Amino acid sequence: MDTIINNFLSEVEARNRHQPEFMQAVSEVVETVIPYIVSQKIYYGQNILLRMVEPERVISFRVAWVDEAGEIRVNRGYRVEMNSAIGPYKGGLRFHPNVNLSILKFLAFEQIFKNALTTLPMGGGKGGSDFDPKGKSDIDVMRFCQSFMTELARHIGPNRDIPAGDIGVGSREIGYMFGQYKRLRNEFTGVLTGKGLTWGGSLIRSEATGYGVVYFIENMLQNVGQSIQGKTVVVSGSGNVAQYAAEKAIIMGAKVLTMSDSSGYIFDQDGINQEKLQYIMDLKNNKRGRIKQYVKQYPKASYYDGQTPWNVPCQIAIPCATQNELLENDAKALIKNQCIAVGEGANMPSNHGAIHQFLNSKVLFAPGKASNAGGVAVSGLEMAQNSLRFSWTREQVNERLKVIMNDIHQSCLDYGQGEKRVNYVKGANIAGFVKVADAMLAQGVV
Ligand code: NDP
Ligand code: 2IT
Repeated sequence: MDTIINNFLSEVEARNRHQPEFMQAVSEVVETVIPYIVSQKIYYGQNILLRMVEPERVISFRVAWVDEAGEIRVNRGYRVEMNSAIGPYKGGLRFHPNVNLSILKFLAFEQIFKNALTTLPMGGGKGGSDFDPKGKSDIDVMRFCQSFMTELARHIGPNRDIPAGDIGVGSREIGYMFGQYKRLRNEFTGVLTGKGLTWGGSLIRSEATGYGVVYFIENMLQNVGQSIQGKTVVVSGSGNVAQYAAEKAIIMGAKVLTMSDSSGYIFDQDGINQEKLQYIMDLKNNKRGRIKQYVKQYPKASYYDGQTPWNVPCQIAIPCATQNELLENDAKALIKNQCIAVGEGANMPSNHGAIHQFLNSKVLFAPGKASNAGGVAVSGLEMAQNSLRFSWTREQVNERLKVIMNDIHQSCLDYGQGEKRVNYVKGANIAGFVKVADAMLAQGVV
């Protein structure tokens, strides 16, 4: 089996040299999916995985724009349309200086499986730019977004490819891009998700990823007769996903000890309660400040510059910042400190070594493609509401989100039974694969 896996990875590597994040995401999937394919007559010999790792289309383009000071700026824009077997391409846009093809291909590849798990008809895609919104004025962000959308608009559409937010792309950026798309096309359609509530957005979309992670963690815990209530939680990040993961954990009776940004983390041993979280939300979403300012407001808390929070003893860890933010030694520290569950809010936050530490321990480990699927799931519900020209209530969307996270958990149980216990990595990969592979087989070699 190892030879088949290694041969496959060598072939993919030969075609994707210098794309470490993409290769990391692929190898994580093939480790569990190739043994399954070999055991299943209908999939074996069809080169389905080899087709899945090759994007259907990659678009790369120049984004030239003039900043407020009158200087001409140039960025690079991308859209990776990875797989449309079960629906139009769907996935976020990331604006971050480290964005490159390797990162967007890893994200688009994972999105195929994640979207399949949601039970909704969405294919996989991802895009973005090396533009850094941090520290930019609203005017500069608007000018960049308009230029970016001027090119992207010709490639997307409500039945073709529906982008959304990701790192560096929140409600402000979605608004500017939607406005430009509408102007270019003279059409008001649900071409982006994460829209404002008065112009086609869905209730609960902002909350969905973070809430969904906590629902998923609760599902894993209940499956072994436990609950998140009363547990200590370490969260990384302080953006969209981190904020609402922390909020739901607090609402469900957990004690949230940390949050972070790319500069460092804050530790509050009394717990970040609702009021303190509101302070963080205002600091990050409106004032666009840094997490270290928290300790000025709440002097009993401490700030650790340049560090990640994984050494803080906790029962539950929720990484919600970025890829490869939780390394093998971090996993060892969490295990040593008796952590019982890890739910990935970010995409691929745990590296290969960390995942294997978790899988070889008693920790319940939820990979992002299962546990953070709530965001894109509610994006799917936003698309449905746009098509219906109707909007559902907060309660309706939240209930639907809970059902979807439950179903994803069940799919992981169905496909992830191990010798001793459930392997959620295996479960998520195989369940996602089966749905997409069946559609690909039915549609012929395309
Ligand atoms: P935001 O931009 O709202 O927040 C990102 C957070 O992560 C910030 O606190 C940021 O700190 C931190 N961060 C970003 N890059 C790095 C880095 N290189 N090192 C350390 N910290 C970093 O993004 P989201 O909350 O939307 O996304 C967070 C993660 O969740 C990403 O992996 C994303 O792909 C994933 N995700 C998002 C979904 C969504 O619906 N938004 C859905 C599913 C997954 P700083 O401000 O200092 O950069
Ligand atoms: O990684 C993700 O799932 C997202 N950034 C959300 C994608 C979406 O289309 O809502």
